[in-house]
Amino acid sequence: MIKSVCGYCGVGCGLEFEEDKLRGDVVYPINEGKVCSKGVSELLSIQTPTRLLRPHIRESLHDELKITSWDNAIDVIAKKIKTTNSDKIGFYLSGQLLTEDYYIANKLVKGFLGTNNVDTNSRTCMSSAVVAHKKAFGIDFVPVRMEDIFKANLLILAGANTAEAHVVFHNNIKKAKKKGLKIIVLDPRLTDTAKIADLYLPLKVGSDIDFFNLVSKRIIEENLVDEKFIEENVNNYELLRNKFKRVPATKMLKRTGLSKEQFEEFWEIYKDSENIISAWTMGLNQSVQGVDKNLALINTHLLSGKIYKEGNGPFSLTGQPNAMGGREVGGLSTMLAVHMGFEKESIKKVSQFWDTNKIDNKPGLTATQMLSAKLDVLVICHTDPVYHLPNRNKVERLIKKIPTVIEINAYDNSETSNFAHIKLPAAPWGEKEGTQTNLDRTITKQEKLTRTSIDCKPDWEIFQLIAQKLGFKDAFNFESSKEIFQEYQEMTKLSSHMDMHKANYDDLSNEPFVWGKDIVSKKEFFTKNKKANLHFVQNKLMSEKTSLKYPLILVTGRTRDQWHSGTKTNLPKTLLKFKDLDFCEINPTNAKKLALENDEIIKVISIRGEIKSKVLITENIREDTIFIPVSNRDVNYLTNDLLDKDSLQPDYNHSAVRIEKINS
Ligand SMILES: Nc1nc2c(c(=O)[nH]1)N[C@H]1C(S)=C(S)[C@@H](COP(=O)(O)OP(=O)(O)OC[C@H]3O[C@@H](n4cnc5c(=O)[nH]c(N)nc54)[C@H](O)[C@@H]3O)O[C@H]1N2
Ligand SMILES: Nc1nc2c(c(=O)[nH]1)N[C@H]1C(S)=C(S)[C@@H](COP(=O)(O)OP(=O)(O)OC[C@H]3O[C@@H](n4cnc5c(=O)[nH]c(N)nc54)[C@H](O)[C@@H]3O)O[C@H]1N2
Ligand code: SF4
Ligand SMILES: [Mo]
Repeated sequence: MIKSVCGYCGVGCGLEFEEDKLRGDVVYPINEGKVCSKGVSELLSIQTPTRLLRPHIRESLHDELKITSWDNAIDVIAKKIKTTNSDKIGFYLSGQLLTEDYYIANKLVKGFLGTNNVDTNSRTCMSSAVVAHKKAFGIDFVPVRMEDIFKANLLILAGANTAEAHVVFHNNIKKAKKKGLKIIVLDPRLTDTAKIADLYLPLKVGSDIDFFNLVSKRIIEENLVDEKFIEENVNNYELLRNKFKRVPATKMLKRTGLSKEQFEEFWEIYKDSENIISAWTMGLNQSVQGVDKNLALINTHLLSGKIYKEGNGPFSLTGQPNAMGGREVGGLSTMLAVHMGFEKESIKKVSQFWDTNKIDNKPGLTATQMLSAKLDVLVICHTDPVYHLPNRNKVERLIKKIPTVIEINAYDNSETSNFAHIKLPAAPWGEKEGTQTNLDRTITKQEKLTRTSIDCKPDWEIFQLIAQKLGFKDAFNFESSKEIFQEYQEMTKLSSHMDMHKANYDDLSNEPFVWGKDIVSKKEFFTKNKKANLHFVQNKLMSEKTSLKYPLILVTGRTRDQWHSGTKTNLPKTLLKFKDLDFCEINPTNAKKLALENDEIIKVISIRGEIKSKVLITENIREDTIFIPVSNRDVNYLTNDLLDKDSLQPDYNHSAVRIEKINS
């Protein structure tokens, strides 16, 4: 029997593999034998006919892609990189890569190519949380563990649909509810998560700052402030208190769209709850004020001292299986490596560690900037930016202009592949091994369960081949992912708060390692004066405005059995899908106005583009809002490309649209 871990979502469920069968790991701390439909079907996704199995190449996008050898493909790539100014090279990676993959890519690009143009799709996902954590705590750190919900009295889920996006964690929430946990859900849609809540608050899209500011104001007014904790551990309290005196509660409440009664009902539960966890995901992060939304929520915990105590804390739920690992390695262009930035001292340390003098001292391009920066070479690995970046018509226009687009993918049906000049076949989950960090700092190991398909290679090996061809043979002579992990572990010693170096690679599949436990027990913050920062933030209403022509707000998100673009999950016959993959949730009032019927195909139109979708009339959505899942691959033709100014995360959940009948 081989123990491994699911490669889909941030929960990171343990799996057992025996005689070709996959099941949940019963002794695993997180899932205790339970898995969702995605986890259990991991093996099926390896066997699909849509795998990419050979390297492909073409001169121009007008030509057909032709099979080529690895030698030739790597040769062409190395030549392109060698002859291109490093500022004109970009690497766009993914929160689904293994830690070893990130490590090699980051070392190659930041350490040896001399550009910090390495970013990951976490930019579109967790970057608002990363920035907010740093602003509030001094480092990007998640202070809560999943098991904490069993010690909490109240769990607030803000813009998080755990029933579909973190399924096994959701099962734990239901278990905790049976033991007395109260649940409050803030979401413009009555999701399956909201259906198990003790209180559901259908707030207006984009109004979470107002909501959490109301909570902070009340905490201060009703003396629920933990003064001792603040005195010892928190900056800016007086400032915040004075600011809140001046902002009128009525205005904030109005903007949330909630009634006074609804808020008071919330407050009754809140004020009497000793232990509170507030968890959030894309409903807060994916916003033009994503960082501020995070900070507004974090403020409530700092004020009441409900952090670094069992069953308490602000809990950012990471989406992808190893987005955390990427953040730890330094996969974002706005950080260097192992939580270090671009100050002189950090660059010196990292340069010494990698034995290089090439590190650039300015942050690199982020996801969307890579497209507008007129790059000459763009390497895209384990992600599908043409599918997932906002304002797709613009994305397509920009990517077409990049002379060399290299796609490393395990499947051949991504949207990006239509724009690739070179495609390299990666070995997917099950055909390779390596480590990942889940949403609560647990480091686990994926195991190789079947042989690697003949011409496919683990992602780290592909980056290493490129590095070696470029002449960096000494720095890139790893024989295994274990060797890479060990070098990474050594590197984490450069950041004193990182203790991954205590983990043992060979033990990880049996015994996952949780990093950062000391930070929690010592209640440490990492700002200059070692205290956490409160931040006064306000809803500036910066998202796209609706109008007579585009009167509805489009929200996008997950469905339980589909993984994003569906290259792995959209398999005929294999998954029992509980929901159609294409639907547009519309409130009955809007449906009536337009005389729409269920299952009717409609056009959804924004100022940027239009797509088709299928009507699903439901009371479960606010009248001013519609919802289309990201399993509709075209959804980003509609979305606006406004970005949060600090995190540069897109505002996916707030695009102005209208609906038209096809025959009108
Ligand atoms: N089945 C499945 N699971 C997944 C994934 C997948 O593709 N499929 N992807 C993974 C990834 S990468 C991620 S990032 C996570 C995402 O996990 P979640 O963020 O939990 O999932 P979403 O459906 O994107 O969005 C969550 C909710 O935010 C609500 N929302 C939108 N706007 C607002 C707002 O302004 N305020 C509030 N309070 N709520 C709002 C939406 O209605 C939606 O119900 O899921 C992970 N898990
Ligand atoms: N409108 C809208 N847009 C969104 C979001 C939203 O909520 N709304 N969410 C955003 C978020 S949070 C995220 S995380 C992104 C997700 O967006 P993407 O990352 O583009 O989504 P995936 O479909 O998961 O893409 C993963 C790719 O990796 C490939 N792959 C699978 N296994 C391997 C492997 O082992 N190696 C390699 N090299 N490739 C492999 C898959 O075939 C697939 O093409 O979308 C973002 N875009
Ligand atoms: S909950 Fe997440 S980690 Fe667990 S089996 Fe489902 S997709 Fe995999
Ligand atoms: Mo994500």
